[in-house]
Amino acid sequence: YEQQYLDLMAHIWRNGHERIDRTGVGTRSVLGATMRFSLADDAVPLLTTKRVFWKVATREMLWFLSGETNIRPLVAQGVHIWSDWPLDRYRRETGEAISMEAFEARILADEDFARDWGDLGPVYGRQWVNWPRYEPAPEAGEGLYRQASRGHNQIAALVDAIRANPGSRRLLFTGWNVDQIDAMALPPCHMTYQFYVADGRLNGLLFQRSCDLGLGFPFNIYGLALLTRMIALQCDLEAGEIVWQGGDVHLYLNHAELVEEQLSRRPAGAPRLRILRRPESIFAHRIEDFAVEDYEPQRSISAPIAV
Ligand code: THF
Repeated sequence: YEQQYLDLMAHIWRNGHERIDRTGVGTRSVLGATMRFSLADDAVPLLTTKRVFWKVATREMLWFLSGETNIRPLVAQGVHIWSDWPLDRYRRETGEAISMEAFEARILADEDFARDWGDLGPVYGRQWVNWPRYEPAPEAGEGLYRQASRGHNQIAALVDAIRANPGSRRLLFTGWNVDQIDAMALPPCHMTYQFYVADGRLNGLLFQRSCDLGLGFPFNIYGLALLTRMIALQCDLEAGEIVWQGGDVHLYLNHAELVEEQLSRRPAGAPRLRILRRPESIFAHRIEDFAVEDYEPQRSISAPIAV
């Protein structure tokens, strides 16, 4: 299964269009790619040609589901993958040459500082479980609306919809809230998820508008698998397969070492994801509920993240 990924990586590295991207690093990219992975018998698409930090990715998923958009709870769990953006903003806006370590230490120590500098804006968590909803405000005037105190919980609605109407073609949620894109530190990359039930199995599809194939994809595909498994569990379904669709799929030019090293390796092994507990709702999972077995990846490959 992993060969699809390595083949796409090789293709983009050799044939992709070279362009300067938003970050200024430069990429080689193609438009449009599809990969499919089976989740049958607890199979999980964790790459074996490098170590993927699946617990980090799981904590990130639980953070999305909690509706949180501040990095503070992530940093408190030793997860650093979202810290670059707040750090970058802090340095830009204050001119202070603070290190990542000192910045994260302040986020943890100082609640007010975390509120002012640790938030990413209305990113994934906000849109997934609390998409802003508006209601008429007649006291303010004819035709005026105010933001309702609770937004749409797209994930809860999705679980209910799969249970009530598994044949529906509307089993989806999205993070792409046009009205709030400008307020986000980063508009959602893995932006739309759709689900499909057939033969008692839940299948999941992700449309990802922009994919950092070297660093992001290994996390994003695991996230799709994890979410599909969590939803299947709540809906008393087996998990079937996942389909990943990329829009702008790219390799950063400063990932040459990662690409060359990874393409020299051969996939080996068949990791499994066990979910050890079925909580009363998808929002009540804890990190201890998840275990990965038969995962003996080749050593991790570090690469710089483009901010
Ligand atoms: N921006 C860019 N340029 N690439 C991305 O993958 C990406 N994301 C999220 C938002 N913006 C992005 C952030 N997710 C790592 C992994 C996922 C991230 C950010 C960073 C990362 O550095 N992973 C390393 C180390 C992990 C660790 O030490 O815990 C790795 O080797 O996998 C894609 O959604």
